[in-house]
Amino acid sequence: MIKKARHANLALTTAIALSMSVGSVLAHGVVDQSNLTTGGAQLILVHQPIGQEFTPAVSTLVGVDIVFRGSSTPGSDTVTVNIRHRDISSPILATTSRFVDQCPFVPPYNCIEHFDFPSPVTVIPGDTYVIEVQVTMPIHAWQGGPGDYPGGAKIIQGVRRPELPDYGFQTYHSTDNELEICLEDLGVCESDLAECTTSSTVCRDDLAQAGEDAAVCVSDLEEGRSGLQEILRLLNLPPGQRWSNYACTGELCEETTAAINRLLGPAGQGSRRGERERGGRR
Ligand SMILES: [Ca+2]
Repeated sequence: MIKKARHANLALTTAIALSMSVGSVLAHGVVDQSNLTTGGAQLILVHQPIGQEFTPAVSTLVGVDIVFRGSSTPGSDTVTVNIRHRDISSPILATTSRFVDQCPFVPPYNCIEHFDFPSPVTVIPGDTYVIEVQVTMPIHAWQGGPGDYPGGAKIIQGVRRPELPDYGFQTYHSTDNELEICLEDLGVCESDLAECTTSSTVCRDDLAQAGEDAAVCVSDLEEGRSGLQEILRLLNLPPGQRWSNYACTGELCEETTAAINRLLGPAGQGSRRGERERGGRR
């Protein structure tokens, strides 16, 4: 889980330029919530408003998969996917549409179709959101096989049906935004360290929190959300360079420094260290 450092009582300058967009890690993002099903289905057209609730674990949503059931009705139709907060009648937060061909009426009788949203949607982890699917013809059926997705219920004709198996779906989040948050944490942490004096208790608390957040953040990256190259680029560190400008004291900060240096890999020649320190932070 990504944590974002909050330091309202400190005047901060972010040491690292963070406004650039970070390169895409995966074309479709990374799966957050998943309920892939193989059982029965409901024809979407006759069950609208039809939807599936989900509970994101992370703060971004960039796309969804919808699992359609094999249909004996040939053709294709425009499928619209809307995201709403808490209730299927609430305002649309994001929408996307595209043609989807009939899911073939042959084994395994299901098709996973991906829908990307035009831009990342910011969501609140732990809150309930609704994926609504709209069609215009009786071609597509939404797979709602056996099994319970614990983070929400299906919605049929506008009514929550928690007693029924959930519809098949997956949600995707962006590692890009999370990486930016992570880098921001690291930058805030370093700014705090630069600006604080040891006489301030508030400051020391903030430093501890910032160090903890940054450690969590680095640990997330180590778990596979690759952002190492971006970190190296933003820190202007070549591979093999140490994190040498981290004027940090205390156990948490030491852990964070160690975590960053683990990310940076084995120590290199360090030829740019002096140059970097003379130049100061950007
Ligand atoms: Ca459920």
